[in-house]
Amino acid sequence: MSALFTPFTLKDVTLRNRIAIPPMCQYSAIDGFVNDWHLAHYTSLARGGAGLVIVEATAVSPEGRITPGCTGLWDDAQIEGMKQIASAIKAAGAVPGIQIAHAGRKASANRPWEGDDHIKAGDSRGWDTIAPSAVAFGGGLPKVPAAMTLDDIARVKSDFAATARRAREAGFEWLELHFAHGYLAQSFFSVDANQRDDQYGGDLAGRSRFIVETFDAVREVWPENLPLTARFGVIEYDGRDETTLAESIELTKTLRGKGLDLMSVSVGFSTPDVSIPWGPAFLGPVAQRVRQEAEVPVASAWGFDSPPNAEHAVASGQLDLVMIGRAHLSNPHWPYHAAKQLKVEKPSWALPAPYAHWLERYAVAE
Ligand code: FNR
Ligand code: 531
Repeated sequence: MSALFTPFTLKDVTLRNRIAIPPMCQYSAIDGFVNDWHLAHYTSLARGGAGLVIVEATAVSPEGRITPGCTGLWDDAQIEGMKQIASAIKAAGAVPGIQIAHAGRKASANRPWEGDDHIKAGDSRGWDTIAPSAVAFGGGLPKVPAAMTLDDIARVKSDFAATARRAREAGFEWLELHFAHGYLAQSFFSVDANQRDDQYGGDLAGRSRFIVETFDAVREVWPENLPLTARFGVIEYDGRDETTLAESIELTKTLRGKGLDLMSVSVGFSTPDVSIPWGPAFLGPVAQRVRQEAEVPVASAWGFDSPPNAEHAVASGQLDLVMIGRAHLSNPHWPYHAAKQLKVEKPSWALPAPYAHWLERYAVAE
């Protein structure tokens, strides 16, 4: 029996299998509003058979976007478009999830294929950025952000809570807080990015405070019976990994005690000077440590997309959910082909009924 193709229940939500599609920016929104591209993109992914589809990093405010093409839920008017997407994902048999985010000092950038760098000063498409301290990320993102005041911090926390409410109104059943990848929340945790000397900086408790208080604010508005999760960079690959991992596990335990239902384990990407050991499923052992030491369900991503690796990650107890991202961009039916490769007895089960009959009954020899 395949471990990958077993259901997974968290609170009142059951995924049909352990395959999740992680959030992947489409950079195709206008003023934060989704359009036909997003509807077609997410519907095609959901029909592929994954248990969970998480909609891309969706900004809690206009300046919280990474690029002008990023989605937003900072305005009630943006709910309707997202409602159609959540409904289409659900109709295809997957659980509709969404990630909500603030890009911090990585905001006001060009799309990856248009430079992946900060929009130049004077270009009206850009905007001023904010962060824990007036410290730039560096590399292609040289803009020095404004150090957030306590009012800024209070505002952004309440923006996260308001966006969580809108996500629920749009019909999403799984919420992921974007605390990873060098964006605002991760940068508060980073000893490089966060040089504050007030209660939001300094020791572990100080550098965790923005994340913990933002989690608490969202916890108050997100329904108790639906999964409230976070994505967090538990390691930076900057030579300080043991310390970062230990601190990250402490933070995860704190969030777990406050009602975190699952942690999506990722990389910090807090500074450009890192040496990430890219490779198939490289985060598996790191995720397993978080899962065991923080006693929390975990998901993770990065190159798990060969079916045996995905199967092993779940069967060996490294992960509860495997996030398969880019592989779904080239093959929305990744779950079906994985089921066949893993000899799951009824691969057609990972196909929508109208397709399954014809693909299985008159199977074309591969
Ligand atoms: C991403 N990723 C990403 N991660 C995240 O937390 N929020 C996001 O919105 C995005 N956006 C995004 C866009 C695109 C085009 C790519 C390729 C990636 C990271 C993604 O969720 C995933 O972690 C990585 O792609 C690694 O998994 P795979 O692709 O190796 O399965
Ligand atoms: C990080 C990434 C790095 C290298 C390969 C794939 C993905 N992502 C982070 C994304 C934006 C796109 C790049 C977000 O978290 C929003």
